[in-house]
Amino acid sequence: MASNSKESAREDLRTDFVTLTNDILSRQQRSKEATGDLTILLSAISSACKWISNVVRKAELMKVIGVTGGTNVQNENVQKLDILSNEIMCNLLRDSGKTAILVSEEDDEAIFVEDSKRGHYCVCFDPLDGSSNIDCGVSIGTIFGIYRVKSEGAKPSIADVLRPGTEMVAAGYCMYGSSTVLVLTFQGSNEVNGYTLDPSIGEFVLTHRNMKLGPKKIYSINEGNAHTFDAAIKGYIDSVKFPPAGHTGKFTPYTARYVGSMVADVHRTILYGGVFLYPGAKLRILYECFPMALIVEAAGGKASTGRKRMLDVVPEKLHARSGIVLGTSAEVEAIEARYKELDAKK
Ligand code: FDP
Repeated sequence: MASNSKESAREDLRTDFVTLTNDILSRQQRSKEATGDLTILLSAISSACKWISNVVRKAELMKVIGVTGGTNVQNENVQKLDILSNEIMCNLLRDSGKTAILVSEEDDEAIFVEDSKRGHYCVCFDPLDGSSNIDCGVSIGTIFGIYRVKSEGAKPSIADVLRPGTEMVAAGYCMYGSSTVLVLTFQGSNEVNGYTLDPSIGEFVLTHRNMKLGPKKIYSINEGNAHTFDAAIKGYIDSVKFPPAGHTGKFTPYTARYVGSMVADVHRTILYGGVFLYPGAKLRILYECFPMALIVEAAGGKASTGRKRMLDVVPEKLHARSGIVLGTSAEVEAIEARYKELDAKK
C-alpha cells in the first residue's frame, strides 16, 4: 500500500523529461562545426513563443481581442494580437544578437538588424498565423523558417532570403491550441520533434519524438472556394469523396477536416495523416509554405505546388504567394499526376 502510493507520487513527479533547451544544446554539442549561434537563436524563438502563448491565452481578459482598424501589406485586417506577437518576435530576435534580417508577415519591408546586434541568421516568420480564428479561441500559431546569410563578410541583402526552401537551415511552428506545442526540424535531419509547453515550469518538454505522418485518410481544404478550383483539384476532391467501392464492396470516402489555421491543419495532417490543400495563391512562400514543406518532408511526406516540389521554388519577392498541397506522399503524388495530365492536354 505504502509502496503503491509512493509509486504514484513518483509518476506525478517525473524528472526524466527532455526539454527543448537541453535537446538543442545536445544537438549543438554533437556537431563539430556548431558555434552555438543557432542554439541561442532557437532559444530566443522559444521564449517568444512562450510569451505569445501567454498573451493568446489571456487575450480575452486583457482586452486585446479584435482588429486594430488597419490593414497590412497583404490588405488583411490587422488584429491587435498580430501586432503584439510581431513586436515580441522582432524584439527577441533582434536582441538575440544572432539575426541579420527579419521578414515578417506583418511588415511590408524586411528589417535589417543594426550592426551592434547583427548575427548570421535570417528569420522569416508569421508571428500569428490563422488570425481569423483569434476571436473565437480556435488554434492559431507562429511559423518560422531560418536561413544563414550567404556570405558572412558581406552586407546582408534581400538576396539572403529570396532563396529556395532547400537552403533553409531549420524551420518550425508553435501551435497555440488546447496545449502549446512547438514543432521543429533541421535541414537534412529527417527528424521532426514536438515539444509541449508545461506552463507550470515554463519549459517546452519533448513529447513527440521523430514525428511521422499518420495513416488516416483525411482531406483538408476550404471547399467554399470550390468555384475557383482547377480541374486537377476538383478531380482529386471528387475522387476522395466518391472513391470506387473496394474489393469487399465497402465504400470508404475520406474524412473532411478544415480548421482554417494553417498551423492547426498541418499539425493534424502530420499526426493523423491525409492531405492539406490550399490551391490558388493565398499562402505566403517564405513564412508559410517553406517552413511547413520542410517539416512535412522530414516527417516522411511531400509538399508541392501541384506542379513542382515546394522547397525548389525561388520566391521573387518577400511576400510572394503560392498554391500548396502537402501531406501523405501518395496523396500529393496523386494530385501531381492530375496536374501532369491536365498540362498534357493543353
Ligand atoms: P488567416 O487568413 O486566418 O490568417 O494565411 C493565413 C491563413 O489564415 C492560414 O492560416 C489558413 O490556412 C488560411 O489563411 C485560411 O484561409 P481561408 O479563410 O481562405 O480558408
